[in-house]
Order: sequence, then C-alpha cells, then structure tokens
Amino acid sequence: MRNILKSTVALLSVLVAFTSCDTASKSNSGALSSSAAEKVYVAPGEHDEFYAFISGGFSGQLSVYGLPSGRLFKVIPVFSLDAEKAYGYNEETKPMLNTSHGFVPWDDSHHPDISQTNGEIDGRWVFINGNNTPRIAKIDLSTFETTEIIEVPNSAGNHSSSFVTENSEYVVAGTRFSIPIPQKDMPIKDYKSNFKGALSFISIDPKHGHMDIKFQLIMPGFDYDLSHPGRGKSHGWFFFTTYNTEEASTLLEVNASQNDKDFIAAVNWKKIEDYVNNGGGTMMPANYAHNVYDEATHSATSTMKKEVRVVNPLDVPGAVYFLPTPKSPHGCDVDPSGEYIVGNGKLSANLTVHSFTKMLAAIENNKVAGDAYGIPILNFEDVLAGVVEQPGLGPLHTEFDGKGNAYTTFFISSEVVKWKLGTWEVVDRQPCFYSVGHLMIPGGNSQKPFGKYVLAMNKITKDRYLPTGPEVTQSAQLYDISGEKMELLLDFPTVGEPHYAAGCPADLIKPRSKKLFKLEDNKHPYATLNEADTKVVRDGKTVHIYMTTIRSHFAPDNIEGVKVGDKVYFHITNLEQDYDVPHGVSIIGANTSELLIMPGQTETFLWEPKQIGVWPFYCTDFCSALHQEMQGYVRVSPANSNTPLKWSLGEDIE
Ligand code: K7E
Ligand code: CUA
Repeated sequence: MRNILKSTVALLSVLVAFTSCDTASKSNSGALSSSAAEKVYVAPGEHDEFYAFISGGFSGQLSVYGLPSGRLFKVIPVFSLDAEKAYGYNEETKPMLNTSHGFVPWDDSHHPDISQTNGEIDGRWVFINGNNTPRIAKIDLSTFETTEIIEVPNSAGNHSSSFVTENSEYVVAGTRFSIPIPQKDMPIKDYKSNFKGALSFISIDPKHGHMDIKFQLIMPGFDYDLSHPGRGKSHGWFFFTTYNTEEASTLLEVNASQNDKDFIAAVNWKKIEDYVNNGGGTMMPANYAHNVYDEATHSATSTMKKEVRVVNPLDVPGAVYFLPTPKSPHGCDVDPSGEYIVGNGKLSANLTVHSFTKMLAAIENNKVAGDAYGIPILNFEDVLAGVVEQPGLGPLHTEFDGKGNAYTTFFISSEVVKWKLGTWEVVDRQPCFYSVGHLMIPGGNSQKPFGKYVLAMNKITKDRYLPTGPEVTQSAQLYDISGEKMELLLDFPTVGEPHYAAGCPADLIKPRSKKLFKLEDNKHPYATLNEADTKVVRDGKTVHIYMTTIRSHFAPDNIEGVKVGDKVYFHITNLEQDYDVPHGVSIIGANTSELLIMPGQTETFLWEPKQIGVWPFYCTDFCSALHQEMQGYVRVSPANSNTPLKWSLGEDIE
C-alpha cells in the first residue's frame, strides 16, 4: 500500500510540474490576427449564427450564449434560486425545487443535451442534470424556462447524465456513486458487492416532452462516469464509462486506479425496453419528486412518486456487456456514424476507440473473456477499433465535426487535439488556456454536427482576464475548425464552471421563440384579466391582492386595511400584450425577491409586514418613460386595528 501511495504522489508531482511549466510557457501568447477578430465580430443589430447552452456547474444554472460572438443572453435558472427572475422565490416556481429531501434550491449542473429527431438536434428542449441531489431538468426552448424536473431515486452523483437518444425516446441518467439500493444503514466497509449503481432510462413524451422513469438498470457497484447514446447503426444501445471497478470506498485516488482496465458498459436499451413492455422488471418502493410547470396556469406542481421499475441485468441475457477500457475512462463519446465509441482514459497515455461492428461480432460469436457479477466481459482486442497513440496527457472528452475528424481535450497537457477517425493519426493540436474539460461542436452529439467551431471550456484562466480577487472567472475558448488547422478566435468568461455545452444553429430555435403569453390563455387561479376585476380579499390573517400592471401603473395602487402579522399574497397579472414588456414589482421588507412578470403572465409573491406604516411598492423593470411613476402604497395598521380593507386606483381612499 505504501508503494502505491508513493508512486501516486510521484505521478501527481510530475503532472503538476507539467501543468505549471506548460502554463508559464504559454502565457501572454495572446496576439491574434485581425482576421480572428473579424470572424467573431457580430455587428450591432446582427444575430449570432449559433446558440450555445453552457452549463453553470456549481451555479446550478444554464447560460445562453451566442456564437461566434461569445455574448451572454440569459442565465436560465434550473436548480438554483434566482433573484433576478424570482425563480424558486415566487409561489409559482417554488414547487420546481421540491425533492424527497425537501426544498433543495441548489445543485451542480453539468451536461446539457438538446432533443433530437431522426438523429438530428431539433431545438425543442434542452435537458440538464443536477449532480448532487439527483435530478434531470427539461427546459422549453420556446420560452427558455425550466418546465420540468424529475428526481432520480437510487442514484447519487447523477453524473453520466443527461444524454438524449436519437429520437428523444429517452434522456438517460447514470449514477456516479454506487450506494445501497434500497438505501439502508450499513457499514461503509461492506461496500464491495453490496453497493449498486443505477442507470435510469427516463422516457420523453414525444409531443409534450413529459418525463417518466421507464426503468432503472441495477448494475454492479462501480462509478458510472459519463455516457452517450448509440446512433445510426448503434441506435438502441447506450454506452457508459466506469471507473472504480475495484469497488473501493476509501482513498479512491489510489485504490480506484489499480485495475489496468475498467469498462465501458454497453447497454442494449431496446432489448430491455421490450422486456419491460412485456411486464419485465419489478416495481420497487421509492420516493422521488416530479415537478411540472404548466404554461397555462403559469404555475408548477410537485408530485411525490412512490415506486420505480427496476431491472436486474442478469434477467435480460444479451442486454449488457462490458468492454475493457484502459485506466479510469472519463468521457464516453460516440461518433456521428455510431460506429466508434471513444473511451477517454484519464490516466492512459493513449486514446482507446472501440468498434460497434466488432462488438456485435464478438457477441454473435460468443467470445467472452469472463464476467463481472454475471455480466459478460468481452475481449479488449475483439472490440478495439484503434488507438490514438500518445496524443496528449489526461484525455477527458471527444467531439466530432461530421467530416471524419475527432477533437479530444487533454486536461493535463491543456490542449485540444484533432485526430482522424479510422486512421487514428493526430492532425493538429492547439493549446487551451488553461486545463480544458469538455469541448462542444454544435450538434456534436448527433448524426449531423455543424463542424464550423469548437468551444473549449476551461477550468483555469489565471492571467487571461483582469483579476477579480482570489476567484477569477472560468472561461470558454472558441476555435475555428473549418480548415485543416484549428484557429483560436476568442476567449470569453462563463457563469459558474462550464462543464459541458449544447449548441445548435440559431435558425432552429429563433422562429419558435415565444414573444408573449396570450392573456386569454391564462388559466392561473389568481389571474386578473382586466383592471375592473382587481380586488383585495381577506381570509382570516391571509390577504390576497389581485393586481394588474400596464404601462405605467399598478391596479390598485393604494391599499389599506392590511395588518401586522398578515400574510399578504400579491398575485400580479401583466396585462401587456407586447413583446419584451415585462413589469417587475417589489415591496419594502419582502424577503422573497421581486417578481418579473412577462406579458400575459401571472406571478405571486408573499409579503409578511412586520411594522405599521405606509409602505411603497414599485416596478423594478424600466418599462416606459413613466416607469418611475409606476408605484403605489400599502397602509399597514396594528394587528388589532379596525382599519377597513380598501383599494383604489386614481381616486383617494377615504
Ligand atoms: Cu468532464 Cu461533469 Cu462531464 Cu466536468 S465532467 S469536465
Ligand atoms: Cu412597469 Cu417599470
């Protein structure tokens, strides 16, 4: 054990030394040709060619950028509270963050993936995983709002997620950490062979996108790190990288690096789907939240689900195989044809590429090297398509340009390396500044990539930007890949830690982008569809204010009869029916954020006045030349007072 520790420490110091001298030698090489500037210049008033949805990592959100400009358009709140848009603060969206652990207003979001039709991205929804309290979210790309979140039971560190099959049949979520299934109180040292890893296949309703866990495959207790769907010829299969096939529960940096090869798990989900459709699998008690936002009521509901279907892989012979893959592979990437499965072995000097055709042949010929807990292990040589020899240090992720090239990031040597599928030769390499994780080519996770740019997402920036104290921004770098050689075009800062991104041509999304919500479609239970219907209603110690906004006043704007100790709900409907005219509202002392209400929408916040007085409220979004006039007052009387409830607009309360 001591030797192992020593050699790991030695290896790590070499890597650290490599990283730092690498960093030093590359700094200040910032000079770019003016043609690079032209290539990213989007003139004022012009639109970008691509959308890029970049995950926020520990921010828990998803940000929307334009490419090639790198301009930030929006941060979509997904797993974390957002005071800017009142997400998780207003009454309508609070249920979105409900889980079996209660209200969990934060997560760690990693891998966005856009829905597909016939193997091509269709721009309808983008899915993203919450790692920490396992969840998958769906964002509607007509409103750019999170409209559904499903918790994933029997899972922990929901990392090999959320990747979509080529007809959006499933969004798949795999557990990174194996755990007792079902959870129970047991000694940690009994991990081996007792802990299990769940791979969850979440069906997507083709019309509305509703998510439902179809089944969970209960696998051996490895760490399932990343995954990708097969496509084209390999459609119907799903591939997951594993590490810690050693099944260690302590000091994994040493103990999970013992095996020369870990596995890529190949899962024939079509086969399991058939099995399940014929009644296979067992319903297991579970407890997980399913949160759905309804555009008609502008409100979310949270339902606790009480069971989930689990499948033992041994009950479906021929459905799961292990492909030996060197050294704790991280990324698991499938090329656009579906033939090649790239295992990015973090600790391996070479890149391993498996062949789907050879895998099928090995299965057909029943050539099996052994098994792990009864799951057949194929021979490494039988499934190997080729090896990219010594392309760099610390391979993490690979994307494809659809022209026969692959692009792999190397974290330790901090570069993107371009290589050729089939010949495995390295054709170009470009440094990243610094320590790149994922990279993204728009459509790169589909049969039809748009191979014009690659976006590298970096962990470290050090000297690239103005310093902002000890925490400096993380960043993305855009490369032109239209030629033989890659060309660095642009650095731009990101929100949180960018793990992965999904990109697509703007034309797929732009025409469907909603401009407003129609008032006549507003089914919110507290909606007020015209000014004449505004009112204030007391129900014991609860007060409901039915309020409307229109440029440039609130109705009502004078309210009396509210008392200290009341719970006051402001239900505000924005009567505007014009594009881009939200109104905001906030009142002194409210601790649930302001509201930002889109045209035709109703939103609610709670105010619990603690002090008597006459308290102003105002619009927080500069909506017209008379925005500053958009204000009002609530009179708060003592708890035992007899001040009658009154409201008005344009007249004095008597
Ligand atoms: Cu490599 Cu979470 Cu996909 Cu980060 S992960 S880099
Ligand atoms: Cu309404 Cu400002």
